[in-house]
Amino acid sequence: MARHQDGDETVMKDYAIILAADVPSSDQVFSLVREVGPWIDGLKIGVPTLLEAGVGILGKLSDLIEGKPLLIDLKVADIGFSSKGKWTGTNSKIISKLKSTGATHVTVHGFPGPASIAEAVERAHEADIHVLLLPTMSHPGAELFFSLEFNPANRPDPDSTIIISDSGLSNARDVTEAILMLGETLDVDGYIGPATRPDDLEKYRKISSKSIWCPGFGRQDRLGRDISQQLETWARVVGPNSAAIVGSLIIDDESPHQAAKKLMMTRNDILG
Ligand code: 3DU
Repeated sequence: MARHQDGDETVMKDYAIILAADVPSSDQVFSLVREVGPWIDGLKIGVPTLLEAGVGILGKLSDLIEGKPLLIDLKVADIGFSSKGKWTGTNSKIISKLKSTGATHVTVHGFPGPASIAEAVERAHEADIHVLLLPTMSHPGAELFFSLEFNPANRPDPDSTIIISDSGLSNARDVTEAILMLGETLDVDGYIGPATRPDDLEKYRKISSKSIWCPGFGRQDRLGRDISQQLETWARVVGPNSAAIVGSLIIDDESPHQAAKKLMMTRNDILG
């Protein structure tokens, strides 16, 4: 459970709807969040907004959503580096910037390997921020690399700071499974999973019972499903400890408020 600056714990709703506020300016982020606030369970802020406004915007947004989860989608993928028993890599430097900002969750890539993940997790947990790891992605072409066969012979360097036992990786069939197994071993708090690929989500659930937050609804669907069908399949596979990350379906509607309300009511009708 992530903790807020005021000490309150952030409560994560089952089958939460998280707004991806991918609008062009921070002013538009604020008006969007004011408009749809009652109809979302959390907010995702991406790199473009942070580049424009800086992390100072996060506390104000956290107040506006009244302590609901605030995911910062940095997709951190830099080095983990340890010196004299302390993590001093770039992942630390990036994640430290989120400390005491109101951020409750951050996304981190798994492909840079164990030291990167471990460093990100330690630094984030020190700041009471949850780490959501990416074992694959939702867009077309993500499978080009993430579905490659995993070769357990590719062990980390012998002097790697993180020693991963064989049981942690040797059963992984592809890169996605290997990243999931690393996530379990290295104590991440949950995963980002593709709503576009139910088969991949089943793979996640065979390996982990942790929270899965899923982008890929609406415009990204490639299976010809309407939003009710997408939500139904998604919920059946991932179960209650999960979130749907939704951007364009809400923000590109001529009435974001109506679109968010309709989505939440559809979710409630299907999932109670
Ligand atoms: O497709 P939408 O407009 O609903 O937006 C999805 C958001 O989730 C967007 O911010 C994108 O950067 C993010 N995301 C993915 O779509 C896929 C991933 O694997 C990870 C994050």
